[in-house]
Amino acid sequence: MLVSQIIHTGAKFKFSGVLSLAARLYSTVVDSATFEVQPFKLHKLDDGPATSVSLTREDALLYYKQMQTIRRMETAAGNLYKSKVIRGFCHLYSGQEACCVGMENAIEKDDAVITAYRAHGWTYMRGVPLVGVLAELTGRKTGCAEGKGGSMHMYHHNFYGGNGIVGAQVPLGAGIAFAMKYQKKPNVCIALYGDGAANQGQLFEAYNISKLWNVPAIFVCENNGYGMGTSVDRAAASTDYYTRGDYIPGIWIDGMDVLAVREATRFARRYALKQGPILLECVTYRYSGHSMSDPGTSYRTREEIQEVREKRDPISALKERMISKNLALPDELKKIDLEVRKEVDVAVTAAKSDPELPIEELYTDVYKNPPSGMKIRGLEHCSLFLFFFSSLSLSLFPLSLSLSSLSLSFLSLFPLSLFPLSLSSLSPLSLSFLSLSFLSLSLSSLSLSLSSLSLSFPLSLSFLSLSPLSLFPLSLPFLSLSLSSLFPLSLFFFFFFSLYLF
Ligand SMILES: Cc1ncc(C[n+]2csc(CCOP(=O)(O)OP(=O)(O)O)c2C)c(N)n1
Ligand SMILES: [Mg+2]
Repeated sequence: MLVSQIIHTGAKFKFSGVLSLAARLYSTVVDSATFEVQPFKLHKLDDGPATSVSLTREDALLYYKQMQTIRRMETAAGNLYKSKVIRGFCHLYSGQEACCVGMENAIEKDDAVITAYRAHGWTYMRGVPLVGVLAELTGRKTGCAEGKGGSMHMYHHNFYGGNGIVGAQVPLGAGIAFAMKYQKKPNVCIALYGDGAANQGQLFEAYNISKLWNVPAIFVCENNGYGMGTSVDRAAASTDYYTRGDYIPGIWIDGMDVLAVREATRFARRYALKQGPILLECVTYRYSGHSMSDPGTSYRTREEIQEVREKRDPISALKERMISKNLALPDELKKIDLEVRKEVDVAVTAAKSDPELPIEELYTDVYKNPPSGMKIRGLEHCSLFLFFFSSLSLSLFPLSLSLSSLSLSFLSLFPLSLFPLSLSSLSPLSLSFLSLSFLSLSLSSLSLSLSSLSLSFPLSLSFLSLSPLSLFPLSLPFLSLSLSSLFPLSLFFFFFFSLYLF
């Protein structure tokens, strides 16, 4: 009876639907459950979000998958960085997943989000597919900014990045919120910043104008406990970030709890649309160092990180809740883990094999609507060619010097009537020294020529590719250049010695 019911249903729905139905029939999986979240702390608010939160099975599975996808994507990004497929900056979001997943699931797609450089998770949540994030990191065409932005500068519809200057996104966020109000849109802008950025002066200017004009801005401090190598206690006179908007109401949230974040964001959205700006502090944690160049263990202990992983991890916490209230079966969650693993693997392969943009793309996307014939100083083809040819001519000068002195050295080996000077009267020893001196001159200028030649190519190429790492080979020619300066010394030595003998 049970089997026939499953088969019958399977004819109507997809296989996954049959599986979940079977799971429900065999167990006591429920459609929704209620959970208590940590009490919110309130600043200048009489009422806050409810602490009793209801969660449907469908939403629970969705949040679990979204958080696992971000975690797995960040692990993949870290590995790609270590294998040098990703270059430049790379700030991972692992540990903070509940923030972006909770918030995105409480807002509308027409609402706007702007954040700092720890942007991968947010980019994914705003709608960029996995490959769009990973290919952006590998600098390839399918990247959401066609590989031109990299880790810190990812964008999407209603997602204003990815910003590298600490705190600078916050006034921009206030501006976006002002635009919402000015254009009479029923939307808000979430402007996120870190605990380190919270000490920036420009944030207070943004708070001021936002409150003065009551724009629908939700300022969110993602307090992960650390700035760049500094703990919050060492950097801030007040670590109650939810109160630091002064006249702007604030809410303290357990940022490791996706339900608390979602609930508080729903509240904040309603508030911002009616009454203007509001500030949320999400207390969270980052597992990785500040960026890939920071091991993240010099200003905190490994034990601390391990303890957070064991006791406060946002994914494990949701998983335990789901299982404890029968919102999902352990096997269902394992199946999601496998799916996520596969999806990320496919995206990694695509991001690695995706093409890079052609060189002409250097000139595009600087302005949205570039004026016709617009030139970018230093990047015009003609200045690049000029640069290349000037470097080339630099190399030609010592080359010609080298050739002429080489020929001189040969001539001095045959000092017959070819020389106007009566060199034939010189002793064989002094002649050989003279010859050696010319030879060393030729060698020195030859090495100078080679080094400047090798200098000209990487310089031109590095300007073309604009990659600071390609400047590295420059150090080698410079080294040979400095070594070559030893040759003229030997030249003087031999020359004067031969004169002495003469
Ligand atoms: C104006 C400015 N000052 C300094 C830096 C260097 N910097 C980059 S990230 C960072 C720390 C920011 O920490 P936080 O705001 O807590 O963000 P988190 O890295 O923890 O996400 C600093 C000082 C910068 N990019 N911009
Ligand atoms: Mg921080």
